[in-house]
Amino acid sequence: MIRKSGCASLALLFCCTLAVLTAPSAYGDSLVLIQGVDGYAGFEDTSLFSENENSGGGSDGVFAGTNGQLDTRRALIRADFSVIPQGAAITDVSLQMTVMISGDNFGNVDFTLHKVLRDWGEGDVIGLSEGGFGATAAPGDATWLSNAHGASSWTDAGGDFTPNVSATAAAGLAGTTATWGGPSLVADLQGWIEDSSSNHGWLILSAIEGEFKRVKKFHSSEALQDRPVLTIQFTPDTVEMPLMDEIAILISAITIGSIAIVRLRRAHAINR
Ligand SMILES: [Ca+2]
Repeated sequence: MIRKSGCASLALLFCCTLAVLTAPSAYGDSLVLIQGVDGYAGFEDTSLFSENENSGGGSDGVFAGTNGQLDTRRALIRADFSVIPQGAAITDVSLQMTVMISGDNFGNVDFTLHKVLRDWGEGDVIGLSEGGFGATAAPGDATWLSNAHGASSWTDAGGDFTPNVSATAAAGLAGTTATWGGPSLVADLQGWIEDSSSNHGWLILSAIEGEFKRVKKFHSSEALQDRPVLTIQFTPDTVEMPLMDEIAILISAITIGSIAIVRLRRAHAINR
């Protein structure tokens, strides 16, 4: 009986030791991506102007909504996620954008994010009226009709994007910040880090597109301040613990195992 009990104890000890050595780590990591901070240069953003083939990728802002001329703007934003290790599991993500100008000084408007389905060009055109009307697109720039001006067109004017909403956020007056987040945004990012060729970013769409003077200008990645902020939480696929930690765990496991074996042998000898 004692021998049987001892074998069971040893098996349990082995399992526990193995569990300690192979248990999923609670370690996670986080990234805050801002253009120009810590050398990050992976943001691209621009605006689409419904009334012409202008572009505005170099402007200090991107536009979404409809202006006083009943012309519509949509914004595109994309970030390079190669800084996230391969195999990582995204656990949380948020995109923050700060309002620079609120059309007609109007208050909160919902804006939705949608996955863009085709590649597009940012370019460096700035344009007139604080970028609000863009300027003549250069070859390769995204415009209302083209994902790459002079080379290829969107299937649908105004951009090819999923009808599904990835996230919704309210944007208020100038100086306020809109924050998008949630599980669909996490799923978008997870898909993009697993297949970077599918990363065409998000299109920002006004929930009241078409309404007079409800356009907003958000600070872009070229703005002097309040650039877009992407905050990402993730768990690396393989957690690389410091070597000393691994050695300490191994020594502890061996020590505990040795003590247990000695005690079991003693108990077995006493009960013989
Ligand atoms: Ca830009």
